[in-house]
Amino acid sequence: MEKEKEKEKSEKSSCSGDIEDHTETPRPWQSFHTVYTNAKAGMDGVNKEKVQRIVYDMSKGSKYFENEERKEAFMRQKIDNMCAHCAKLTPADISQYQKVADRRILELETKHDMSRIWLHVDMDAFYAAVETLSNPSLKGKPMAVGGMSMISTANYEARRFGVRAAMPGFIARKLCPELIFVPVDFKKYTYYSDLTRKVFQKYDPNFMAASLDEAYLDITDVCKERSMTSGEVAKELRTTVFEETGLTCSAGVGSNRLLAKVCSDINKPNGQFVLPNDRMAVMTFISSLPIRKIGGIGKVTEHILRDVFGINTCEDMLQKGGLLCALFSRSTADFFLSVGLGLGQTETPQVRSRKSISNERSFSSTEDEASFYQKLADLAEMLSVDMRKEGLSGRTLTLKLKTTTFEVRTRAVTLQKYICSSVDILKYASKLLKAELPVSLRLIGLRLSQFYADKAAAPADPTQKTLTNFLISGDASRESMVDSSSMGSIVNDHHFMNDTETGFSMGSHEACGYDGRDLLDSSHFPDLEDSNCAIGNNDGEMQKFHEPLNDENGNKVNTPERKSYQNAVSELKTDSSSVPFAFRSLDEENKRANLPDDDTVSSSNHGELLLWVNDYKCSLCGIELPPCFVEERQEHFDFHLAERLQKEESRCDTRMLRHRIAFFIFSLHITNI
Ligand code: DCP
Ligand code: MG
Repeated sequence: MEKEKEKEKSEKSSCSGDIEDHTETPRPWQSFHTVYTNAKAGMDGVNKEKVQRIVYDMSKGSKYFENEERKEAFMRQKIDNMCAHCAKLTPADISQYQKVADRRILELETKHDMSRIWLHVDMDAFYAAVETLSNPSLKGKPMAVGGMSMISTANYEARRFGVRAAMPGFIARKLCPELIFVPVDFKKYTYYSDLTRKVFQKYDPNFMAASLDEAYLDITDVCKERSMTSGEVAKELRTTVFEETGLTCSAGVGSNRLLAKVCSDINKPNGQFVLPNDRMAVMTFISSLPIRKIGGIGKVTEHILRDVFGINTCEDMLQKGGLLCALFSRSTADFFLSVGLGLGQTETPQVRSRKSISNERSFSSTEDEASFYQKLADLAEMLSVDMRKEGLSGRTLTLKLKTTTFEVRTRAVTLQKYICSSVDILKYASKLLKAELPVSLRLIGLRLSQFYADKAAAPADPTQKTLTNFLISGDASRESMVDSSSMGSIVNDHHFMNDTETGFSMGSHEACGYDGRDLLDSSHFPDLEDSNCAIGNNDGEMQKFHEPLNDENGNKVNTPERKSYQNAVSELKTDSSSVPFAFRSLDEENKRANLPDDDTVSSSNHGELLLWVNDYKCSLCGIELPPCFVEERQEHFDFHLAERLQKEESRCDTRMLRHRIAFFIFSLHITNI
């Protein structure tokens, strides 16, 4: 880990004083970071730069590439803004914020719960291993499960070449010409997954399945009852899994789920790592742990923390606590500080309550207002039916619009009364829409949230072992339907926890920390409302500035988010009235500079005709991508978005195709599956 830390440090400088080396010849691929170039287990010895160069060369000129560059540019802009704000902080400001941070750290420290023992188990190269079981001739050969458009996973032999999950197959073949492709057979994986679950159940009847191949188990009781160490339990569990399935798995043990998950990756494949329930051991472990290892810290957050604050390891979070408190909202700063302290979830959630119900419809771009109202009426009707089916009524109605230029706007109204009738829904939705006209749209969506407390309870049993429930989203009753009419598609999502594809996100990915979502990635800002900080008390951070909430008469109202923001400001003011609340001014400055807002930039995250059938399978190409692979899903979606943009563009000007050969190859591959 030390080595990784040093490498990371030398890769990039931060605003906090490192010196950049400008003498090297330019290597554009070095800054082209995609999920494909992010190392997974078994990829330690891979020549990262070679992989980056190949991915760069093969994507260059495509819409996917342009989209990546656009996101990168926006991230850079964000980093520059934050650096500028850091620079404006006076030593007095910094010392005041340091006091705030010190106090928060002390408060958070009291949450250190060492009483539980958590085990995270993750199957090794799961799909690939299952395929090898049924075809032993694959053993020892580099192979990937998936096709030319996308790979679901690769065995460890293939990983040595840089081949990994979520990578397009044709890039993988370039990296490893000998690569054998095996098509996805989801039934098989479900069968083996069921077998593993039977084993898990013996150790913790309430185990939390995080995806088909991973689960969290509270083994505190089993250790006590059988007088076994956690390491012994882990070993026995892994042996039993092997006996029952013929498959190997890896395990991590820690005092909370966040730590257990990090640990299970350390000795992959077929290994385990135990982090003792001891505060000193946790702090030592955390001191060299690269931040990217933490669920919720993805590419964007990693870059921001590194380039703005010089934060590379989890421990650095504590050292830079003052700056983090100065630049971020309380909930986000708390999350970072709790990561620095190695805090994570220790309780098994008993119920998961539904947060919202929504639906949306995409269609060919149009400015026809009459058709907008017609679609709105249809959506209101469907939403009403869904609400009634669940016996719910809600108080906050959100209208989601996607413009022709892929800008995503959300407008919400919080009502005095709870509603569920289509008449009421349509009435308020129409008011919200009216304020946006004239506009050219390609998608309209509606969401009702803030349910009437008694009825909102309608819990999903987290221990119910249905396939859907097995997936971490906690969405036990999601239904989807596709309207194949010329109008486009209808996605009818019932949100228990979150939905990254639709952009209507309300909830936490409890079991996997942030479960792959990147905390500071604009695409996921809405999720901050209910983050997985060990300390709860989550207030929305940035979305509040972009999503004006209105009362029934169209006046702005104090949302819970806005209130907590105000609380945070006043709390800081209590600490020091002279300290500016840097984040607010940063955001305002962004607006003044007319930067694209978060939603605009994250348009790629919002499903255009794409939905995950059974929350698993891409409706466009059939690739199977579990919900907890959010970053991969994002990449996958970007890929389809790029494809669509390309098609639209080529309709306008077929000559453009000649200049987009690389992307055209992508498209061909997609249509071939
Ligand atoms: N998967 C997928 N698409 C992805 C990532 C994973 O379909 N982008 C599927 C295939 C994997 C399974 O989920 O086999 C489990 O994912 P893991 O991340 O646990 O990866 P593996 O089990 O394949 O490898 P390992 O856990 O050994 O790193
Ligand atoms: Mg696995």
